[in-house]
Amino acid sequence: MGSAVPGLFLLLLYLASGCWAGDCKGHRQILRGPPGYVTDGPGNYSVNGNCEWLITAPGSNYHIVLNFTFMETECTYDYLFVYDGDSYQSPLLASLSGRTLPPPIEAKSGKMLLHLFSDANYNLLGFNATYGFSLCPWDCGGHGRCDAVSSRCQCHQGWGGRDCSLPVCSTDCTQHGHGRCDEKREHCLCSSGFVGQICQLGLRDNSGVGQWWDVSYKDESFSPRTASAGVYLSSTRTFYMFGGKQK
Ligand SMILES: [Ca+2]
Repeated sequence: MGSAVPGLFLLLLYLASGCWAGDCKGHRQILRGPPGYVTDGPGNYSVNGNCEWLITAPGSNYHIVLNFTFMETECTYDYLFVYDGDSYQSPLLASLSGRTLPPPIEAKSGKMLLHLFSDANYNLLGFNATYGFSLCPWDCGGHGRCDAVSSRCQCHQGWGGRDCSLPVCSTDCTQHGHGRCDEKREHCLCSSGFVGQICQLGLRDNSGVGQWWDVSYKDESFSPRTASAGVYLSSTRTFYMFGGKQK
């Protein structure tokens, strides 16, 4: 009797969300509003899997933001690909693998396609994520109000950027003591030996291992498959990166 109560609770939770994706069975599942929950299902995903979930917002002018609560795939063998659109020809937003919890991911087309690929052996628990719709980028990052008429964010004091995700430059760049603010260009100028959006990454230590970091919000030379893991070789002055996502 005791074990039946949690099971009932989970069932009710899934039904209440209205958008639980259910088991991964090798075909596309379409998730429409209201905002909800997407997962490959309880237990391990299957081997040789090709499972798809298409999240569809009320219109093409909506942004979809995906927030992960769990991630576990066989690193470098099993992947969750995320596209901004409804096909593999749509822009690739992220190629995710391993156990590191991904940062939020946004699609701007009103549709977001998730594709879970697994190879012939060794399967793990998969992924859980929530999603939401907004007329503004990143739903204004929790630091602003979305003006539905203009689809623009009105940021709270101390926050900037089109999605209100950037702390005011003057305080942000200096918080680690490794940079200063270029107020005219609104970005950080890092001291020697440090990189990153807010100069938080040291080139001579290992402090950032196992976490996601923003290398740059504005540099479009970084492709969607970069930045999930990287190493800097001072001997060749080269930064190698594997996997990753697009801002
Ligand atoms: Ca595998």
